[in-house]
Amino acid sequence: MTLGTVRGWLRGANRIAVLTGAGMSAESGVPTFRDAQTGLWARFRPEDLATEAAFRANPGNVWDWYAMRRQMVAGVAPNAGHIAIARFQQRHPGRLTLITQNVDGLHERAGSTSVLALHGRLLDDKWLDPPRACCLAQPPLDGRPPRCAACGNLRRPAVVWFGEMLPPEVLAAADEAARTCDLMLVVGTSGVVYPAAGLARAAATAGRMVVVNPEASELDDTAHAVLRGTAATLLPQLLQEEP
Ligand code: BV8
Repeated sequence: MTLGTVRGWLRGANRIAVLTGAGMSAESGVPTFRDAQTGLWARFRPEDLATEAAFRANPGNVWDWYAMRRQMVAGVAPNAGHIAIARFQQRHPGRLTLITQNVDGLHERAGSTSVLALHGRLLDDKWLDPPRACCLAQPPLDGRPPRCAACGNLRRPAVVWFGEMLPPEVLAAADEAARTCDLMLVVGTSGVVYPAAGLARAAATAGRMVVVNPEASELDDTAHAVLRGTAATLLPQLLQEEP
C-alpha cells in the first residue's frame, strides 16, 4: 500500500484514532523503551525496572532511573510528527482521538488535547501506599525517593508499571475509540505490550489499521497497510491538508 492510498483512506474517515508508542518520540531524542538501557541501568531490562516489586526492593535505583528520564525529557522538544497530529486535531475538532503508551508528555507539549495516556505521566508523582493524614499534613521529605516524614510512605512516579492496571476510564475511552474508528494509525510501537497492543487489533476489526514504523512490528500481520518510515517523516505527509 502506498502513502497516497492511506491518505485517501484518511480523507474518507470520519472517526480517526491514533495509537502511539515510544518510536513516536525517537526523533525528539528520547530513546525507545526497548532500546538498550544506558549508563547505570545498562544491565537491566526496562520490564525489570518498571515494576512495583523492583521499586520496593530498591526504591533509590528505580527512582534515579525515572529522575534521569525526567531530566532527558525536560531537554527535548516535540517533533514534526507530534506537531502534525496536534495541528490535525485543531483543524478537525473531535475527529481524531489520540491514544498514547508514552509517558513523556510530548503530545500535550505539541498542542494535542484530551490525550488518552494509557500508561500515566512521567512528570507526575503519587504515594506508593494509600496516603494517611500524616502524608497529607506536610510536604514529603526530600530524598531518592521523597517520603512522608511521619510514616515513611514513599513517593513514586505516576506511571503504570508492569502488572498494574491501566487507569480504567482512560482504557475504556481508548477501547471505545478503537472499536468505533474508521481508521487507526499505529505509530512507533513494537506491539509487544498489552492491553495497548490489543487496541490496534480491535481497530483492525472495526475499520482499517495502518502501521507506521521503520521496522517490522508484532502488528504488521494484522495491519491493512504498513508504511515503512518514521513518525516525523510520514505523519506530516499523511496528515497535512491538500495544498
Ligand atoms: C496489565 C510505563 C493486568 C512505565 C509501560 C504476556 C502476553 C501478553 C501480556 C502480558 C504477558 N505477560 C505479561 C503481560 C502483561 C504486560 C505486558 O504486556 N508485558 C509485555 C512485556 C509482554 N502488561 C502489563 O503488565 C500491563 N498491565 O496487564 O495489568 C492487570 C489486570 C488487572 C489487575 C492487575 C493487573 C501494564 C503495561 C504498562 C507497562 N508500562 N510504561 C515506564 O514508561 O517506565 S509500558 C512501556 O512499553 C512504555 O509505555 C512503552 O511505550 C510501551 C510499549 O513499548 P513501545 O512503545 O512499543 O516501545 P518499544 O521500544 O517496544 O518499540 C518502539 C517501536 O518504535 C519499535 O517498533 C521501533 O521500530 C519503532 N521506532 C523507532 N524509531 C521510530 C519508530 N517508529 C516511528 N518513528 C521512529 N523514528
